[in-house]
Amino acid sequence: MFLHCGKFKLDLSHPKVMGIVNVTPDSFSDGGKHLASEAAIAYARRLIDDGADILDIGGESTRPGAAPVSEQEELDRVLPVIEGLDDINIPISIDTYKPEVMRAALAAGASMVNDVNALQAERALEWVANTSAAVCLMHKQGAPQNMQLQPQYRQLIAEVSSFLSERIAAAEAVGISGERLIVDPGFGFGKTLEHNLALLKNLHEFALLGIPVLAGLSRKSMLGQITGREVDERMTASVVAALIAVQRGTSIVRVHDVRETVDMLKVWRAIEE
Ligand code: 7PJ
Repeated sequence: MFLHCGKFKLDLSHPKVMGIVNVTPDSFSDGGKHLASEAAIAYARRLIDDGADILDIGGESTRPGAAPVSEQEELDRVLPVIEGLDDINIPISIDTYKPEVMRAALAAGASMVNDVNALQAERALEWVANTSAAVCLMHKQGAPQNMQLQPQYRQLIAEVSSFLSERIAAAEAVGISGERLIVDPGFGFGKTLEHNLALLKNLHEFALLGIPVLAGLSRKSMLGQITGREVDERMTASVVAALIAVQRGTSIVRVHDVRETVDMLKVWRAIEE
C-alpha cells in the first residue's frame, strides 16, 4: 500500500514513523519567536537523523484542557519552521484543524494534513481536495477543552469505525482519493482508559476500512495511568504501545521518541518480515 502525499509516495508495506515537532512556546525556547523556530528546525533535523519518515509540525496543543491559539499565532509559529525545512526529503505534515493554516502550510511546502477534526471545518474538505496532499482523519468525541469530562460510547469500536468511514466517504466525494487518506481512532481524544485499551486491543478492526491506520499513543496519559509515570518518563511504555499497534496492522506511528521507535521497528521487522 502506498500513501500519496504531494510529491512523495510513501511505501507503507513497512510501518512508518511520524516524528512530533511541537512549535509551542512552552515546548521550545522562550527567547522569542525567531529563536523558537530556529530551535524547532534544529529539532526536526535531529528527528530526521534519528530515522523519522514523516515530520508532524503543530503550533497549537490539542492536549486535553489546552487553550486554543489564534489563527495568526499558529501561522506565525509553524510557517517559518516549514519554510526552514524546504530542503528535506521526507513529507511534512501540518497538525491543525484550521483550514487557513492547512492552506498556508501546504503552500509553504507541507504535503500532509493531520486534522484531529477530520476535515469537518467549513471549507477544509474543498481546500485539501484542491491540493495533492495526504490527510489523516482522526476520531474524537467533544472538543479538547471538555472531551475528557465524561466520554461515553454504546459501541466503541463500531462508533469510531462508522465515524471514520463517514469521513472517508466525505473526502472521496470531493475528490480526495483513498491513496491520500489515513485514519486514526484518536487515542485520548474523548476516551477513558478503558476506551483507549479497547481501541488498542482491537486496532486491527480499523484496517478493515481499507485505509492505512495511524496510531498516536506516545507519552499519552493512558500510559501514565498504567505505569504511574510522569509524561517525560513514558518512553519505554510508548515504544511498547507502538509495537502493539504495529502488531495489529498500524501503518504509521506518531511518536516523540523517534530513535527508540525506529530501533523497536528494526527488531520487529527482523523476525516479522
Ligand atoms: C494525536 C494527534 C493523535 C493524530 C495529538 C498528544 C496530543 N494527531 N495529535 N493522532 N495526538 N493524528 O500528542 O499527546 O493521536 S496531540
